[in-house]
Amino acid sequence: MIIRCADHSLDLSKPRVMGILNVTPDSFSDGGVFIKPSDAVKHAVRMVEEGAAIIDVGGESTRPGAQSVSLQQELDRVIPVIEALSSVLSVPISIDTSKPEVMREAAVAGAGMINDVCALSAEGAVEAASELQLPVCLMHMQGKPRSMQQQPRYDDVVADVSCFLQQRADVCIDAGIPAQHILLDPGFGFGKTLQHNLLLLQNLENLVSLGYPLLAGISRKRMIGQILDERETDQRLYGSLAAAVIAAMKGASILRVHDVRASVDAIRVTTAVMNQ
Ligand code: 8Y4
Repeated sequence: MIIRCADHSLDLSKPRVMGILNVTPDSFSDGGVFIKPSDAVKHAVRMVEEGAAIIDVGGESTRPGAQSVSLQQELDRVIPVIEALSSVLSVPISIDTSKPEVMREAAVAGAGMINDVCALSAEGAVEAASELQLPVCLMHMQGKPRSMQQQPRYDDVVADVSCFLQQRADVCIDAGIPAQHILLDPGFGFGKTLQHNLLLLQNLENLVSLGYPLLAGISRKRMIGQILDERETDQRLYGSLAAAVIAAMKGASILRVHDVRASVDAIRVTTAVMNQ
């Protein structure tokens, strides 16, 4: 119920909010390609003040169609930010990466959790997570970010995702990662049509029943835009809140969001009702 994240702990006895900190050139740069760590730190501190229980730092855009970044580029973006954050934040830092080298350097810099949209499928990633002794979030994705939204296809999306996540958890356990360090995530929007995403949210209990804490990332995603007649990303807050509340009611432990204050309020109300 409480997971140890390096120097911090994360109490999952009720649903928590993870604040998203993107350190890509479209955020926290001076208009050029360099990230300003001080701006990133300000945003992270504000998210913690607003109630975030963990901050997810990512330097590689995993949006559909996005191009991948080199190892050095990703390190240059995230490591200075994690170093700056780890001395000021009172909550754990999660590193959003699929590269074992980034996992290792991020851990040295102070990261307390690994968030991998590739579920540790890169060569050496399972070993890195095992050696670092950090909790790891294993996410489901069909295909690769560049092409995953072209023809998503499943026989039974809930069963397929459940089976995949169970298999990845087993691989982790066989590599010596303790079960208490494993979190699972259906990967909303990662190689899924709107109908697939809706079925996964409707049947989230099914994934929670695998016995690991579940993380759900729905905030501002295309599925919200699609439900709301192609609403733009900056107009998806209320839809995102509805989805976060549904996920929490179905047993999700962590909601990965952009809008921390609003999400924390919505989740607190949800929790108050659930605990009655
Ligand atoms: C607007 C803003 C539209 C953001 C789309 C997006 C997840 C994740 C991402 C997730 C976990 C994203 C790194 C995609 N999504 N990690 N990462 N779960 N564990 N798109 O669902 O936020 S990035």
